[in-house]
Amino acid sequence: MMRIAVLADIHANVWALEAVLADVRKHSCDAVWNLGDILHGALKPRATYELLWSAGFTLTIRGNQDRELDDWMIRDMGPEAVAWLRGLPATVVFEDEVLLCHGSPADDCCYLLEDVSSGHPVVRDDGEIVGLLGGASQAVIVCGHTHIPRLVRLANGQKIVNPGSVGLPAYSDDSPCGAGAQRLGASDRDGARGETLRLDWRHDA
Ligand SMILES: [Mn+2]
Repeated sequence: MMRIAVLADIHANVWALEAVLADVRKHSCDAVWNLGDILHGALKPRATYELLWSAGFTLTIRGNQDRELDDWMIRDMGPEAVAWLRGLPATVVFEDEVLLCHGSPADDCCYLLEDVSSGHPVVRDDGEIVGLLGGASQAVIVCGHTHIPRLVRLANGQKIVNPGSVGLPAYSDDSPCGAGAQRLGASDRDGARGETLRLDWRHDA
């Protein structure tokens, strides 16, 4: 069995990333994946970028906000980090079994598992989710973007896991609400089991 830590939506929160990576080490994960929206945020883009390199991420994809960098973020993170972000793939398929995407396979701004048109997140039904998957047939799909941790098992057997957000767990679209915790999603590849762990962190630590 391969144990994989799946992180999403770090949003330049280097303190939260430190806490999550410490937990990843405790869980003896075989791989660490990053689902995007990595350095965009009002916190520490450059420091987050530097910390990422110590973590041994084996797969990283780009999020929608990694395409939408403000001038000050670009200045803070430096040209090497900007080039790295711009070179990331939007999706990756791991060994024909797992699809990594930020929103949906076709759209990094899509809320794959929840309909938010009412102003509140409502879990979509199978048919809607299958439609948004656009034919993606991998047994496991891991996604981010909504910052809402959730595991959905479709009637056809596919499992979709969103680990929630490392950096901005309390979240209202683009406006962080401020919170003292982040979540780490872990998935055992063979059993396609998803679990969500909540860790406390302190902004001033
Ligand atoms: Mn996003």
